[in-house]
Amino acid sequence: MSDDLQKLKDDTMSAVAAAGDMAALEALRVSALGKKGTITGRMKTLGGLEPAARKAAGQALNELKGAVAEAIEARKTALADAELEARLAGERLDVTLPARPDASGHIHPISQTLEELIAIFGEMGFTVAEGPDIEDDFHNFTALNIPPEHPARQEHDTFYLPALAGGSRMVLRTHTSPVQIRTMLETEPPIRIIVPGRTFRADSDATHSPMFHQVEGLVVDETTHMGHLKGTLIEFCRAFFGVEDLPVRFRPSYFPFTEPSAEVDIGCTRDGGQLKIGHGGDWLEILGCGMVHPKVLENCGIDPARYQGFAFGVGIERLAMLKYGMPDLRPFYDSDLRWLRHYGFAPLELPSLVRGL
Ligand code: 2NL
Repeated sequence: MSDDLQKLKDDTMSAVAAAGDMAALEALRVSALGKKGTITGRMKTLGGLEPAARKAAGQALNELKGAVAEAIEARKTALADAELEARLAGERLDVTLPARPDASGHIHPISQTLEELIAIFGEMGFTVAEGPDIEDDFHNFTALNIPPEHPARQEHDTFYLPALAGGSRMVLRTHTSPVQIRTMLETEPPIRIIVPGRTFRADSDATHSPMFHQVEGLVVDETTHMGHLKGTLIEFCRAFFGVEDLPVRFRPSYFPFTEPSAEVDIGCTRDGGQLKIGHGGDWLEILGCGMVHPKVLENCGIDPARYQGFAFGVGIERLAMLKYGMPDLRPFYDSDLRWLRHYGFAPLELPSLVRGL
């Protein structure tokens, strides 16, 4: 290789090694190998040489061109690797660090209460089932022994969607019961589920929101009876409110989908206008329940001569308000940070029965 070719190689190679970023490297590639590049320029002079000299010089130039292209590629890879390393180092997270005490997010009381319910019923062997917010008339009403013209339909203050082509209208579910209907239609007993979710009724004041949350429960088996219903719900009330000897009473009631039906009251005091849960002679209604109506089982393809079930329903907002002393329902959905900071719960501290709720 001639001296000046060797010098061109040395200069180009050290420039490649010194290129600090992709842009510099690309500029260098263009200045050496591009149309008007130094090496390309040399190639163009080959035509003026004697054939023997042209062959030798051509070979040397080709080798140089190959070596420079290779060096540029290698440098490119090295630069990309270094760039990635720097980014990874910059974004490094130590996932073993404890949570920051100043973290500002809070768990919404609805989420917290729901997790508490799932912890309690989960321990008893219930699994969680969910379903759509928009339902048809059959799953929300008819299957539940609420036929058209039944007075309970008016009480539900139902939100109806625009009529479909056939004239039928879908509804925003007025309770989570349609999910239990779907479960019974789809699965063979034994069934043991809780169904949390959003529900909708056209009603709005200090104690009613057009959208609210419910948890319903359903157990169906061959030997299920009212004793199981009572034991389950007494246990639930005591675990949820954290009062071991909390008085619980079952008061006869009526729902179209259960027979017999009952409402559950827990003991409380209202001394000086202040509500306190526990012993005290006064009562507070917290949930509704009953033995699943034989017609409802039948509507879901379950033989009521063989199977019996119990069911219950409870409003999550109401439970949260009672347990955490919230006077008003409306702020639940206001997204007011001051309210959320006051009533919200620490993140990363999920309720468990082992630790206490
Ligand atoms: C209440 C009352 C209740 C049910 C819900 C139910 C569901 C099926 C069959 C039978 Cl699929 N019953 N659910 C039963 C009794 C009461 O809720 O006051 N909820 C807030």
